[in-house]
Amino acid sequence: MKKELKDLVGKHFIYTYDNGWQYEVYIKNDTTFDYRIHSGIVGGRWVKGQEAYIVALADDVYKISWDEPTGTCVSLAFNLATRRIHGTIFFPAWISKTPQKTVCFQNEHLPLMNQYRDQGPTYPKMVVDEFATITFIEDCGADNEEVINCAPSALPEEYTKRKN
Ligand code: FER
Repeated sequence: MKKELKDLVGKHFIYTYDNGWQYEVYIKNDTTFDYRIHSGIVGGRWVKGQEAYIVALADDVYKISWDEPTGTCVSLAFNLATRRIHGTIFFPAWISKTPQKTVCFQNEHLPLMNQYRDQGPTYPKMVVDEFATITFIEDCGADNEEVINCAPSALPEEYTKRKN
């Protein structure tokens, strides 16, 4: 593991964007994460083993960037000192028109997601530029397949309300 990522790898986060969308991510190792989307236009979607570029920018500050099999591109900046995230999500036009097409356990539908991506339309993209507040953090260790291992469901309030 890259030493500058040692305080990020293994962490499990739940966060809510200022627009109300609720997400959950587990940073599995230097290059891979799993996630679930609890609410928002693609609420119900979940993914294991997404590859990403993960870098440390400063103490407690990280950036994670990737291109989904659907063609959605995402870049997330984490500030663990303030428990805030800034996310920029670039959705292809077909997802903003028919978001339900991506709501699934994506790993079981990769050829279909690539087919939708290639079919488009890609443009105009919908860019979502939002801050989020981290409401839950725990350390689950690296390469743990049990953290995110089933579809998203409603979260109890203890995970979704910031206490400080
Ligand atoms: C996030 C924002 C967007 C995130 C994932 C996405 C893991 C992916 C969206 C999509 O593929 O539709 O904070 O966290």
